[in-house]
Amino acid sequence: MDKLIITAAIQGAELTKKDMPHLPVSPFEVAEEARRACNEGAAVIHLHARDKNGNPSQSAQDYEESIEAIRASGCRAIIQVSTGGAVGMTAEERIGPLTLRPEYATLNTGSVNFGRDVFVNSPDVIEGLAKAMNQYGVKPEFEIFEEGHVHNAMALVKLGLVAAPLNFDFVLGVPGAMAPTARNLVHLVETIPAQTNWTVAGIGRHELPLGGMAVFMGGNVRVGFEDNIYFSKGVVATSNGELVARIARIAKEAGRDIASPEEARRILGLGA
Ligand code: KMH
Ligand code: ZN
Repeated sequence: MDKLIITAAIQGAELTKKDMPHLPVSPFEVAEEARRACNEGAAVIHLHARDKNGNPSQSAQDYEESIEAIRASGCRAIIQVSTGGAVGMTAEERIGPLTLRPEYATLNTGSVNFGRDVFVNSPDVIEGLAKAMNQYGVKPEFEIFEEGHVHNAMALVKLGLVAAPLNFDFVLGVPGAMAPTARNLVHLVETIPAQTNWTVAGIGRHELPLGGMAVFMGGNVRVGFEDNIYFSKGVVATSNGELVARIARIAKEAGRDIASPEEARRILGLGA
């Protein structure tokens, strides 16, 4: 098995400080959380940005401020910007952080009910984002909330818009989307081509069991406040680092080494 790549989704776009007092919002807070996650073994930081009022933002400037603060903190992890943004943002808005030419970005390959909202990713939006990633030299990670999203991702490969190595993130347990079951995870893994990198992001209390499964199955794991704020039932995590550290401990018991950012870059095909 390859070394385990841990992604820390430290903030997300939907949560507020009211929901989660430890949520990092300002660039300084984001950098501190990124540093804690890095110190515990995260090789990838999945990043959203906020504006000065703490609202979700896809502006290149807001991303740049957080990225500069993260680098100043000493965290050398791969920074994966979001092109999902927040529900309701336009496709043009969502392209914002790509103009910074980051090495890695999410690419959502289908629409999905998202709680009471609908996260819209029409074929035109998907292809537009894939083309923008080519234009700015950014490697995508496909965000998969439903099985059909895998087929949409493979259509982009067929069109020549995304090249191997392919990287998938299975997000399981969003209310309204694919259920967070072992059977669904195995099914999705069997649906993608062999020798393809995959990560699982389990939502809420499903983060830990699905992450544990991925460790033993040879996949990678995403944890963090964007997906789950609890360390255990009723106990809120005080830092993303706690969630990363637990996965790193499980990996150690499983005899699986943790990938450094440099090793993760090679596995994920970044900077190629
Ligand atoms: N905020 C969600 C609607 C991504 O980062 O690409 C979408 C999301 C996915 O978070
Ligand atoms: Zn996200």
